[in-house]
Amino acid sequence: MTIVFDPRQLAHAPVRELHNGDWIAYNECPARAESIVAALGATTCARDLGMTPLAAVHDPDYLAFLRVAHSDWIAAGRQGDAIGYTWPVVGRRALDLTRIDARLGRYSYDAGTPIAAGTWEAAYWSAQTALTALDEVAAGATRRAFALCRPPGHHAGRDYLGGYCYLNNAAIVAAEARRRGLGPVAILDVDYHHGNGTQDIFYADGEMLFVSIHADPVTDYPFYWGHADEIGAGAGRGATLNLPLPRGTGWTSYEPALDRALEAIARYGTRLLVLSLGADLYAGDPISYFTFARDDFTALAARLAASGLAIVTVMEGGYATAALGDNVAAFVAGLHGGE
Ligand code: OKP
Ligand code: ZN
Repeated sequence: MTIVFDPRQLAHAPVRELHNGDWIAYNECPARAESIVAALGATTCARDLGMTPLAAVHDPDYLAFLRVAHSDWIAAGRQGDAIGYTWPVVGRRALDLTRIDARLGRYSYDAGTPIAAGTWEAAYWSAQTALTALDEVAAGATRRAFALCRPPGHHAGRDYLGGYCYLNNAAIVAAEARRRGLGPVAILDVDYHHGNGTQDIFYADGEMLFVSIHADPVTDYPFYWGHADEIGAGAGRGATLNLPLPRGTGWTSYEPALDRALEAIARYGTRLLVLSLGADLYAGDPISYFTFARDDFTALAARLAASGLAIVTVMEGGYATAALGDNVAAFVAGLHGGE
């Protein structure tokens, strides 16, 4: 088991977020990564595998925007974190506007994902952390690699940020794994929140299975994606599987959904699994409502390990910072047990 972490990810530190009509301290904070590092111990640093795998998933205009958004914000006379406040709703014509506020709206879908001075650097190294974990598995050094990514990625689409996410680490790894001939590749997303960005990126793609178990979007963010009737489109029809569960779900009622997910993954002929792991399944999570105990993360990982698949795990959410490291360590212990 290889664990990859890069300290350049700590450069991303937005100050606050809009939460239920109020400003609160930013949940997706550097201390999250520090909590996990402290619990896991020694890690491997990321290697720089360059922009090409990022550009295989994200739109070039979006990547260019992300690089300069914060400096454009400062150049416009603003201070602190760049945050959008107006969005081009469906049906508006596509205008190629230059004003930072217009571009923030064009390349995002929520107001909960500020761009700080260190955002590009951290997001870049978060993606490289995920790619390095894949590289270790591809080289045959290990069958199970864990990428301690931050910021997370699964809400980011081809040309949009949102939900604390900027670059879609799981999608970048999955596309790169397929390019290297390691397929069939499947993505399983077990974060509490639906991975709308990952789903969108591969929605019409029949050669990438996307399976997600998450809180029902009728009650939970991101609301507009993750309903059970979303199954893919065109050539991708049938290659998306959504398994929404009610608030209050614990391991006992989660496990049957996981069995369904793993059946679909086996039926697909999957050779490599990319796992989007959210530790926000935890009962103590401040913005989520499942009821996992620490040991349930071990049970979850053991069930995944029993599949026998090569697995690249990419860290997504989890906001109970003090318990986060122990929960992730419990997961890693279960994954290791099956290696
Ligand atoms: C990211 B991940 C505003 C409420 C919306 C967005 C939640 C993003 C979760 N503060 N917050 O999937 O864990
Ligand atoms: Zn989440």
